[in-house]
Amino acid sequence: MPRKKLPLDLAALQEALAFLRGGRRFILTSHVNCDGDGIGGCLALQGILRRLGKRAAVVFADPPGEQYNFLEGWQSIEVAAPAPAEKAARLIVLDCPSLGRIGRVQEHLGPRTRILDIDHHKDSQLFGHVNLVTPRASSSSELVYHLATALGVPLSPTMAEQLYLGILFDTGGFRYSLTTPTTFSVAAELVRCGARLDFVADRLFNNKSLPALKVLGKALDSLALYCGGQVAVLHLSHAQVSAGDSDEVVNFGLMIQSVEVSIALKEEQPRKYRVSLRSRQRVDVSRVAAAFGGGGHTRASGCRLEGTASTIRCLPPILFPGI
Ligand SMILES: [Mn+2]
Repeated sequence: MPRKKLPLDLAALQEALAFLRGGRRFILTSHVNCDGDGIGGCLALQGILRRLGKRAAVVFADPPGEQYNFLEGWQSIEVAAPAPAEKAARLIVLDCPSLGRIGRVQEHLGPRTRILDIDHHKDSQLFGHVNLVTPRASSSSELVYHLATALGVPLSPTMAEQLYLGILFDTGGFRYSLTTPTTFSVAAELVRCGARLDFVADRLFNNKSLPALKVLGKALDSLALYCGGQVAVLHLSHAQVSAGDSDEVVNFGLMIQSVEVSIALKEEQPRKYRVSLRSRQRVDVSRVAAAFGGGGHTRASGCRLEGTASTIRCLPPILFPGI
């Protein structure tokens, strides 16, 4: 791929390469409740570092989702132990806008730990000693691809599939606006390297459990429109959230053509809501999330709110007055 098309600052890329070449042992991590981009990107980068003769462990704050267990390396992902005896010499944080979001993996940090931050969140706090961060990449996995290319490490079918999963996850199957021509070029190269596109798509998108589908049914039952049909709100009580996975229910609000913003209110603990926000085209939902201490992307973000179901449900018209 022509170098000029890289969505990256070349000085940052050189620093990242030096960081990777200069260490012998690495810990790789991502945000709590790690998603497909973080898991795929970390596993692929682990493979790349091992190709370079380095030691690399993937360590998360919590166990990785079962839905990703088809990825090679999934079983070897470690869950952070409390108070590890040895601090990390070099920590690579993928897909994580702030250091606090790595959760308990912070216990691996010591005074001499060097951090490489690889990310595409636009609200990234650039917390690394080296920051390979650009909002112009579809995914952190896409950035890992550019690193592999610059390092001259050929991608095995396994690594290609891990990266393809990350890209497919973050672009919603190449549908979201953060998908660029470069994303397609990278994906094409990953397929050429052996990523099974039909297999990965099937595992990623057709992997619901019966309880999760039932929870979706409850969420759809609750769906209501506000602001002249432009804001959809889905609401799940604590009991309903506890019954099955509800990560994707927010996307269903956008299936109604008039809807610009979809909000899922999920009562994770009694009166404590996890709020997921999605927008179609105009509204920057990351601003709304940030106003409530959350964050994310222009079209997909989240935050947490406390209150009763009735007060929380009053919020949409207040959150989006100008819509
Ligand atoms: Mn991502």
